[in-house]
Formats: sequence, structure tokens, C-alpha cells
Amino acid sequence: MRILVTGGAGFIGSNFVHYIYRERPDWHITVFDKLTYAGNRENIAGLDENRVAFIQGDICDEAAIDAAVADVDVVVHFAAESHNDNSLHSPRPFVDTNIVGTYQILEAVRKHGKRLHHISTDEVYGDLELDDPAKFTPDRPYNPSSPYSSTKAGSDLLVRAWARSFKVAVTISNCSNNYGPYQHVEKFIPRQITEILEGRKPKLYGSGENVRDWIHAEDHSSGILAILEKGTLGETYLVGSNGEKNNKEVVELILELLGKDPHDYDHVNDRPGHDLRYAIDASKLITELGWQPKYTDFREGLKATIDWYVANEAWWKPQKQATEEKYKELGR
Ligand code: NAD
Ligand code: TDX
Repeated sequence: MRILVTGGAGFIGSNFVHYIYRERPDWHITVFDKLTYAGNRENIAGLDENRVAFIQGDICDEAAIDAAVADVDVVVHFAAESHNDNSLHSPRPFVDTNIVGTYQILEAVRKHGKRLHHISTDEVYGDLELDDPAKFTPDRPYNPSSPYSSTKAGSDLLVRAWARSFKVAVTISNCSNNYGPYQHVEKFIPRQITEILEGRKPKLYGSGENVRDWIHAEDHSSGILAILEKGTLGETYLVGSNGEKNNKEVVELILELLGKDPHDYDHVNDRPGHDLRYAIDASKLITELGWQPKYTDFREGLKATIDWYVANEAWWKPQKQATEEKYKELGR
């Protein structure tokens, strides 16, 4: 089996590369990544070059993506602009990569008759009230809020259209918020951990009541593998592990695990259009494909993630200053 992993030098893509490298030693992996500010070759360093190849390229580049797709059996498409805050002050790269880039991949898999697994987010469904008993299910209508989530929703709809109109072999997964090693320090959990490690206070947007449904990146990877091996073509699967927590609880837990006063954080300006709550119903993946998450204890998974950032300062330091300068401009 030869797989092309777009965005494989980013956070979730690199966790997936490590997972497949370990779990499927007879598969060959080609990572295709532009190495934007969010991509880092260090994330996939030290792997056997006979088993993992790397191509630096842009998924919007028709010729480059066409040649890479021609060479493999399956494409697993992670590459995206992924940060909501960035999409609010500079939406154009989100339209280019998330929509046009996905279009180029669809055209390449259509031309070469290859299978595509498209990685998406629960944010395409919009948000839920705090007391809404219904969680997101695959047939829920799309209702995205931000330039990020709307471009991801657009990419999902292109994938569905190529499946129906051109009979392209596709599966889609929409996952909840991931945490784990190699996550860029612009994102919530690594930002708070590294703020504390640099001697500053964590920064909570607004009241901190917003709820995210946390899943460890390795559980996301095992969900994708289950879909690749056992999923039904044309189907959408939701990936989540019942990890709902509000942001205040998460910040307080990070402070506690780092031996600090759990209430020693700042409230900063809220994100415009800030989604209130996400929650995934993953029963289709569990009952139809027999998937089970491993990291069911959030405290334990978070502790391991904190330990990773403590041990890997050389990895995150180079991103940190530029990230905080961007946040300073936004007043967050
Ligand atoms: P990330 O920002 O950490 O990584 C994105 C990767 O894509 C980087 O390596 C970057 O260099 C690469 N990339 C960006 N533009 C590219 C282009 N034009 N051509 C080639 N490569 C390009 O993102 P992530 O958090 O790892 O997210 C990966 C995927 O998972 C995305 O599709 C995202 O929408 C989805 N997702 C993320 C989460 C989450 O919690 N982070 C949850 C659900 C779904
Ligand atoms: O400093 C912060 N303080 C804060 O309170 C940051 C960076 C975030 N937040 C809040 C905003 C959100 O409610 O924390 C929550 C999580 O924020 P992000 O890490 O930016 O994630 P989110 O906007 O929920 O989107 C993430 O999950 C779904 C990923 O970035 C997306 O790529 C994925 O699709």
C-alpha cells in the first residue's frame, strides 16, 4: 500500500505518519507538504527513508499534485490552513489552500482513479448551545461560522460532489479538537502550556465558558486507519472521544498539572464569532467499524502532552515569539 499524506509535516498529519509507520510497517508513505509556518520537517525526522518520502510542494500546484497522486494508491488529505484566529484577519490563504487545493487533489484522484480520504473538522456543523442534548451527527446540515470553518465546509462539499458526479472513491472524516505532541503554539493548549513555561499567565478568550470536545491526535489517527481499512466509500464518519470540557476547566487543569495556582490566568478579548460548543456523536465509527479511542482519561493525556512540551523546548521556542507578536496585534 502506497499512501500520499498531504500536510504530513503539520500537527495531526505528522502524528498520523508516525502512527502508520509504527502500525503498518509494510506501507509506503509519501508526505506532500508546502512547509508553511505550520509545517516542520522535524515533526517527521528520523524515519527510514526507504519507507517515508518527502515532497515539498503546494497542493494548489496542479502539476506537482498530479505527479504525486499518480504514484500512490490512496491520498489522505490533511493539508489546510487550520487556525481560526488567522482566518479572521487574513482569510485569503484559507480560500486558496482549503478550497482550491482540495479541488486540485480531487481532479488528480479523478484523473488517476485513486481513492481519497478527506480530513475535515466538526466546525463545519456550526456550534451548539451549552445545554443542547443533541451532538453532531454526519447528516446534520452544515452551518459554519468562520472563514476557516466555511472553507473546510466548502472543501467537504466539493468532495461530496466529486463522489456523486464523477464517482470518485472518497471517504470523509470530521473530527473534534485534537491535542498531543507537535501542535503549533498558536493553538489553545500548547499556547497556554508555553505561556506558563515562559513565566507568563494563560490567556482565556472571553468568559472561558466555550466547550471543545478534546481527542488525542493518536486516537484521531486510529480512527482514520479504521476508515481507510474498513470504511464504506462515499460515507462520512465523525471522530470524537467524549472529551467535552470548557476552556476554563482546561486552563485550570494545565496550571494545576504544572504546579501553579489554578486561578492565575488572564481573561483577554474574545474571538469574533466565537463558536460556543462542539460535541461529536462518534457512534457510527464505533458500531460500524469497531473503533475505540485509547486516551479516554483527558487528565492523563494532557499530562503526557505537557511533559512533551517541557522536554521539547527546542522544538517550540522558534515558533513562540512570532506567534505572540501576532496575538499582541489582535489584543489577545
Ligand atoms: P496544521 O496547521 O498543524 O498543519 C497543516 C499542514 O499543512 C502544515 O504542515 C502545512 O505546511 C501544510 N500546508 C498548508 N498549506 C498547504 C498547501 N497549500 N500545500 C501543501 N501543504 C500545505 O494543521 P492540523 O491541526 O494538523 O490540521 C490538519 C487537518 O486536520 C486540517 O485539514 C484540519 O482542518 C483538520 N482538523 C484539525 C483539527 C485540530 O484540532 N487541529 C480538528 C479536526 C480537523
Ligand atoms: O489563547 C487562546 N485562548 C483561548 O481561550 C486560544 C488560542 C484559544 N482560546 C479558545 C478558543 C476556543 O474556544 O480555546 C478554544 C480552542 O481554540 P483553538 O485551539 O484555536 O481551536 P478551535 O478554534 O476550537 O479550532 C480547532 O479545532 C477544530 C483547530 O484549530 C481546528 O483546526 C479544528 O478544525
